[in-house]
Amino acid sequence: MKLTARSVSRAALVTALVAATGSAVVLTATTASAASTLGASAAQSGRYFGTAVAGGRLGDSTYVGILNREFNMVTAENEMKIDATEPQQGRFTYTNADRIVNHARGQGMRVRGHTLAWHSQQPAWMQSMSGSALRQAMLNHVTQVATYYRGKIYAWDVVNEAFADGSTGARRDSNLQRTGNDWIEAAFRAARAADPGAKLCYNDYNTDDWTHAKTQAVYRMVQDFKQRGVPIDCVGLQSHFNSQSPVPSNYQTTLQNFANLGVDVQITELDIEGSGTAQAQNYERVVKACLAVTRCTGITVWGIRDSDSWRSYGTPLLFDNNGNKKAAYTSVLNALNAAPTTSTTTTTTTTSSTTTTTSTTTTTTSTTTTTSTTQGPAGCSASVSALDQWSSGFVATIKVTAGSAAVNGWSASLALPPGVTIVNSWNSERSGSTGTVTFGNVAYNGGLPAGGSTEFGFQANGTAGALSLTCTSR
Ligand code: 9MR
Repeated sequence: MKLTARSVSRAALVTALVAATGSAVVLTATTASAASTLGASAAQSGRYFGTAVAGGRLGDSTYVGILNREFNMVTAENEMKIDATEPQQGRFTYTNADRIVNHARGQGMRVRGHTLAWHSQQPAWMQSMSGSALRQAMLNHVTQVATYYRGKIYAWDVVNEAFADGSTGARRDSNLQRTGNDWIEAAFRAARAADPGAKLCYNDYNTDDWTHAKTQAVYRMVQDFKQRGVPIDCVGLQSHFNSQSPVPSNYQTTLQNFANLGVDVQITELDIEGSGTAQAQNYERVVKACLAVTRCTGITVWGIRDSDSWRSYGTPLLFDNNGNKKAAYTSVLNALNAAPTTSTTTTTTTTSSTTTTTSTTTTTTSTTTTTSTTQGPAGCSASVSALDQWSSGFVATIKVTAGSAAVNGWSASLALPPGVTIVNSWNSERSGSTGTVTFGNVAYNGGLPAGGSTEFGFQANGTAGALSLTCTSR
């Protein structure tokens, strides 16, 4: 069994937390046994492998056979775009999108939503709008669609392709951009309010080369959003490659630098024109780059067979026109199977004591997490389940777990170290931003069955240091 140093230290840390709190997520590394499909092999390292799906092809048995066998994430290729979901202002149609979402979920696949706000594929009514009327219409669209799909979407491409190509690093001129530079953050805020459980992504192409002005501009926007508390959880790199736009040598650097801002990175529309060994090697490089970045959480290819592709002439996908696996498929599967495996186990124990306080310090992390658990009559515990620290701030996810009885509501009290200020939080009602801060449940996550759990999160400036939590329940 091969254990990486990082994995060992993480496992040791979390094991110590289990002892302290009775409730923790345990991450362990084990040997990868070769899986035989893309989704299963990606899942071994906690990632997903997805594809774009065209609703019109769901009657094609070869297509559906490959879809159901190989993939565990789906993006609607066109059916969730603005022209498809709101063809006339205020009249929303979800029939075609639902067909894809229902198929995916029925097969146990998750769904990436694509896309809520975009300069392209706008319905005619929107194309002719401007100013505050357009801003309002855009926000209404984001709110309506994200609300309709609330709870069904793993991640939304909230805003798509908002930056210009070339060397300027400027925003793309569009009717949406002309409503004011803050249109992107307004869209993200509306999406968070509508579906607090979905990850919110900014998605773009030609953002793969770290040195490109467009990449730098998107990076600065995400950095600014994180600093100001604009809700953003992920960056999507479309990653459409061909000879004019090859896989850059610094691709992994780009993924890592975005991840270092405290967001997930997702490869959202991967296709690589070519054939044979050269194409297979390029796919392998992309997959290995993602696997090398902890927060690169998954890869989606933009179609199944070459003949399904928006640029089929370039044979850019993993299956040929007949649905046979190409060399590129094999190289992707082998790369995924070579990744260290991460398994996630949730361990919950219940104590009858009223208060348990334990402090854990490790030499392998700069963060010391102190967790205290109060078991009230029904009982709950709270623990930090994820923490991403960057130079000037961090994002923490807190898991609240009910004890041996169901709870009807909870509140988690968190003592922040000096100098830490919360700038944004989600999935809870918060009072305070420094010192001792209280997070109460919101309407949709207060009720937990015995042993059940929910998560909320916040973003703060400063260094997490010791985070001390107390949970009370009703
Ligand atoms: O693959 C999509 C194609 O069927 C549509 O005609 C096209 C219209 O804009 O959009 C394609 O998907 C695009 C995606 O939505 C955004 N990134 C670029 C993709 C390829 O053009």
